[in-house]
Amino acid sequence: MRADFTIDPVTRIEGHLGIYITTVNDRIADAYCAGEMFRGFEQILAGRDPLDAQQITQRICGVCPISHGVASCQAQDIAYGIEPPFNGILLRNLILAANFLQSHITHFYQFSILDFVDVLAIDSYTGQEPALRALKNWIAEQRSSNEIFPAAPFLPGYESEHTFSGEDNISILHNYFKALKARRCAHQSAAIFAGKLPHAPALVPGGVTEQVDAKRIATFQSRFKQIELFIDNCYLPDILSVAAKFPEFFDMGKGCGNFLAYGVFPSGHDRSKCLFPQGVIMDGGIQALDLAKIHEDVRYSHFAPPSHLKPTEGATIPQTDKEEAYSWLKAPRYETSVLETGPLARLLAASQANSEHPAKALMDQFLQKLNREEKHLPSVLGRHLARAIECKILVQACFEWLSELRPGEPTCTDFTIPDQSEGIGLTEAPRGALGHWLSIKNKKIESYQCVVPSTWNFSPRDDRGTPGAVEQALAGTPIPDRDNPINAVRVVRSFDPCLACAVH
Ligand code: NFE
Ligand code: MG
Repeated sequence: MRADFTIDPVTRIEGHLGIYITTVNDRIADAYCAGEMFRGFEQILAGRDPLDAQQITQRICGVCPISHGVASCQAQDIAYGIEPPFNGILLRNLILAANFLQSHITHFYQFSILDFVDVLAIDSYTGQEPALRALKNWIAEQRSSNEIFPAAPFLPGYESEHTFSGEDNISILHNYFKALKARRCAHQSAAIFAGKLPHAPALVPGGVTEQVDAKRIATFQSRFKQIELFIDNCYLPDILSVAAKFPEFFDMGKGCGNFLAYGVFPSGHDRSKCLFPQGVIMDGGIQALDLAKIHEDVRYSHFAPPSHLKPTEGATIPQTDKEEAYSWLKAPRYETSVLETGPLARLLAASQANSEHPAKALMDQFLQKLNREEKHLPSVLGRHLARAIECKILVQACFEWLSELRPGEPTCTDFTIPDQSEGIGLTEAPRGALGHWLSIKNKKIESYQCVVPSTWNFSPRDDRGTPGAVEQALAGTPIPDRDNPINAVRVVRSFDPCLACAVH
């Protein structure tokens, strides 16, 4: 793997990612994404009681644990031949939605916003708020470490645009701290029905063990009112400010242009209908998902061959001394296609599947405000915008699900574990399409394979040498100053990496 320079570790993300970059004429010619640790959850699960799976897989991540819990429960639902009752479906939706909100808010404010604001300008802030000063001091310390921060001017020709003025800057930094409260509120909401977060004990095959009553509904609702205020008054306006100040990031980080969504948040009335529907977008058009087309290549991964296996036949055998290998991620592919997954994929699939979907109206509304078109959405700013719009849609949906809950009625269904069975749990995590493939033999887990959103996005090259989604998105990114490759990490962060999940 040739590289002119590396960014390793990439900071302000989940997990351990290295980026290896070559440039030509101050633009990225080639990029490699390396996931840099092995975790072994798929091995840990083999041979265990299947009922351990929704607990153990939640430990894959502290940010999107609920998605893993839900995927695992759904795989077991199918394997046991059961379905959660009406309340069980809605409770899973509410807990998962709260986890999405926590994750998206954290990603924008704690991980990404520092790519765009000028924290050192806090000096000119006369309020001298202790928390803001603490943040500034922390950032001053990070400057001598691996952290990469904006150094204006970011790009030639944009000098005058590129600093938030004192008041705007401080206002966004204030929201950095409000975001911490909002994300706590999201965790508290989820805990009402899920038990202690982040790893929720109440998620089980057949539904959720917590009960529904008026007090729990009201408490969830009141917390969500606070989150709604944060999204309306901080998150969406801040996205607009960043987009107005840094418009060129609608033209950066385009990526492969094909998208994957498994579908998530089923209706309690008709489980085949999801708030965000399933679909694959290829060459601009939506098509039905064909699961048989999903494979994982390992030519460039630290795993033993054979390569190009389906998750039902998948193996995860580490091989540290493998020539060509540069990542601990496998390379998932849809036949031979590279797919991007995440909030943007969900919104695009939703608006293509149904022109009346709120995703369509909201995307149109924001694009119009910013003088942009749908073709600009696959970009750094498009992905940040999609995440914020998704929050808006989810809060509304949660209010509806809360109003539909049936106090006193069952929340889960009984089951027995069969001697032998199989199940596939397909859902969405904050970062995109998540699948768990389970097979059971002699009442124990025979095989457990996870194909995870960040594995799709941050995959290394596949068997044919085709770069992964983020590797493609990085190509062409301007790097005017190699000592400060801020644009590269802006592209990377727009995908909201979780390498902890990706390597699982
Ligand atoms: Ni660790 Fe996760 C999400 C999953 S990562 S955060 O969202 O699954 O791709
Ligand atoms: Mg896997």
